[in-house]
Amino acid sequence: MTSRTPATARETLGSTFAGAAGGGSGDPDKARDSNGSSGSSGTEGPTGITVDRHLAAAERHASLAADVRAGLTSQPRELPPKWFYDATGGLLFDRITRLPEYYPTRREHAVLTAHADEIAAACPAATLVELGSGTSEKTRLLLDALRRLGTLRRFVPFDVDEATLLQAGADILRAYPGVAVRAVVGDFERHLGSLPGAPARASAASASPGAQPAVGGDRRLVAFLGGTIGNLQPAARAAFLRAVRDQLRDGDALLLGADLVKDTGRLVAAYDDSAGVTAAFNRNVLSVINRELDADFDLRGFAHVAAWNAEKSWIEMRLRSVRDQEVTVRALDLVARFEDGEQMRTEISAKFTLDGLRAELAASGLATSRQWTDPDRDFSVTLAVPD
Ligand code: SAH
Ligand code: AVI
Repeated sequence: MTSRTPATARETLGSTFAGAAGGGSGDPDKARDSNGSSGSSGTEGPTGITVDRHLAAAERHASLAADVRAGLTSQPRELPPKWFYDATGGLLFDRITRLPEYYPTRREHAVLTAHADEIAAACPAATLVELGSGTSEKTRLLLDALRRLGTLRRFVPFDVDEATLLQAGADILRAYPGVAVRAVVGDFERHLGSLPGAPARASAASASPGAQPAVGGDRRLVAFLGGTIGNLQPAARAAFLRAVRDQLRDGDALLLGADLVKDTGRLVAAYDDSAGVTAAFNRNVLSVINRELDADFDLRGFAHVAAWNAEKSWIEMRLRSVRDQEVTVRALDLVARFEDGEQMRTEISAKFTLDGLRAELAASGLATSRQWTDPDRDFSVTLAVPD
């Protein structure tokens, strides 16, 4: 179920929003709403941000409950990484991005700094959509480039973590007067079909992808940065890329940030930092379950593990039970018994090769038009278009 609520100053972020400039004037969906033909618009609040919620509290709860029940009753146990990201998880991830060991953010920043203007020229978009947007910090490099080009009208950050999303949306609105910000609270594995500005064919079963070219004020650049693609299992990755491709019209493009295979020591250190921030981030999923599903995980009872899986080409984060223990999840009426040493996987973070990325994109109907890396070839950014 989708619920849409205005992001009002007091309702969502209190004084943080105060003084934010209104910026909704250029929103293409708004124009369509006024003649009643879109029907997909959210409600505009006094700040100018529009918020589309596909994960209202009840649906978020049901989705978390289903994932935790499945994850705790399977062997080996496993939890999906999207549940790291409540307000605390968002802050912890932000701290991770500044750690000396965690190179991906800095490397991707370097690629975007060097090539944002080329990216904008290759896809002079009116709308920049960002999936898994987080704080949207690096995204400003793309917004700046599109603004320099004079095409930028709207920014659509899309994230499961509402707190970080709305804060980032408000910050962008303030920094880019005249640019409409339309935030989407949703799961990019489930709610891509209702992106603002989605082609009408996206909701029509019979429609064929890529039928209508996106030109001028309609063109969209969909960014998926940070290497978050690597947090999806291969089958989920393929389904996700196919779903993105189905949203793109001729003229639109996907910009994909992906981490590259490298020395194992550096990879493991990036996920097991000396300050223990990644360990706290890993354990945060237990806090989320405690709070939202009335569970009693003892966070001191689980140790952080980061290991390289060479066969799968991914880092695995796990939580290892440090003793025999029993955990009750009251909202699920579930008791999970953990043995001393038992490990529960909480995240994979796949590392790619440039060729492998192009092949995965091609298998999902996306042709690579450009590919960049930082000078050390640590991290990649790929621009792909529907083929
Ligand atoms: N793109 C940012 C943030 C990366 S952290 C960067 O490059 O730094 C991953 C982000 O994806 C988080 O903000 C998290 O809340 C979001 N996320 C993870 N799984 C998601 C899902 N299934 N649907 C929507 N957002 C998701
Ligand atoms: C969001 N994602 C790309 C991060 C990663 O590197 O896989 C999440 C993360 N997990 C531990 N540290 C960072």
